[in-house]
Amino acid sequence: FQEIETGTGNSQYSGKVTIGSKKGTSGYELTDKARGGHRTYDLKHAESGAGKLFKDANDVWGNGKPSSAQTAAVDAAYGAQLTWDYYKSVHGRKGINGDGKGATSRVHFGNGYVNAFWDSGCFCMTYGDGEGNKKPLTSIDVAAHEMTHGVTSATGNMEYSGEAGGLNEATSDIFAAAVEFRAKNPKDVGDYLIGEKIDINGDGTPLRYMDKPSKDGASLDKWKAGAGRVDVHYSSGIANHFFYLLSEGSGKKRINGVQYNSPTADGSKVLGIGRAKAEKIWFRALTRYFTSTTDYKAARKATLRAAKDLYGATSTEYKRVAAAWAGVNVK
Ligand code: ASN
Ligand code: CA
Ligand code: ZN
Ligand code: CA
Repeated sequence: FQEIETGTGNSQYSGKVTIGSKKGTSGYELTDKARGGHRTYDLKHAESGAGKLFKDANDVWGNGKPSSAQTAAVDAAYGAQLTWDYYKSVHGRKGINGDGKGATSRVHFGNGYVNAFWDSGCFCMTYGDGEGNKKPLTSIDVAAHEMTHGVTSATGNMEYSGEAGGLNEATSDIFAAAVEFRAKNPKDVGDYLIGEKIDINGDGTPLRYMDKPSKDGASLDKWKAGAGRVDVHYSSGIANHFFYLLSEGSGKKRINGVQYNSPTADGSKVLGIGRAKAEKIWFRALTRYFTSTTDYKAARKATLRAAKDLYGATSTEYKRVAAAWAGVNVK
């Protein structure tokens, strides 16, 4: 029997949430015992070092605004919690390495830093506070994106350049969307957008769009020769778009109040199999068939193999995987 204290968090992006905390000698600390002891640290605007483990006297954390240093910690801890729970309940994976060991999150990196990143060396996710320290990069989709970089390192380990790099980035976006769709929180309706809450562009637009990646002005909607020379955050568009088409199909669709309109490479219509099955296929491909040098052609083969394992070679699912890849010009 292990006693699990649960703290109350006032997050910036998800309203009031429950977060895992641990009772220490004086008050509580932000250690999630139910999730491998995942810990959340305060970098206090430094750009190096481990930071200081968040502590609190009454187990009520943050005030929903950046004026409390604890607020970003609440969002980061909540995002890590949802991502942990997603991998465990949907894919049976215990933690990033599959060994039940928790990672760490570090918030308040630098000043006005508009990025977040995963570092396998410290087994940690790090978050900046955004422009003017107003919109920390701690939304659920960003947290799930960064934590998934850890899962990718431990599995397919696609190198972070060329087409493999695009597949690495897309894997993070795919599971970011998957985690966000499962957040049972009225403030977190899932979508196929990445970073819609952190306002990185300053005009309210998201960082990336999975239904039509080129809407960001740089991402690829479909494979072309030379895709491997495109920045990995843009060549990821090909797989993000594949995942959208496989889940939802082409054309117009409204989900949770967001309007999508997904084209295909040749204008043909493709049908989806639903997100849950598409996630299963991508996860199986990632963990069993992707390697450091997997390119788009190999990713197609890997997902077809995964679909065959899960649903059979004559299944609708298998055929739709092939059709969705054709929809992004991967044949
Ligand atoms: N947020 C970026 C990412 O996760 C950071 C980076 O480019 N290293 O891809
Ligand atoms: Ca408190
Ligand atoms: Zn990334
Ligand atoms: Ca999102």
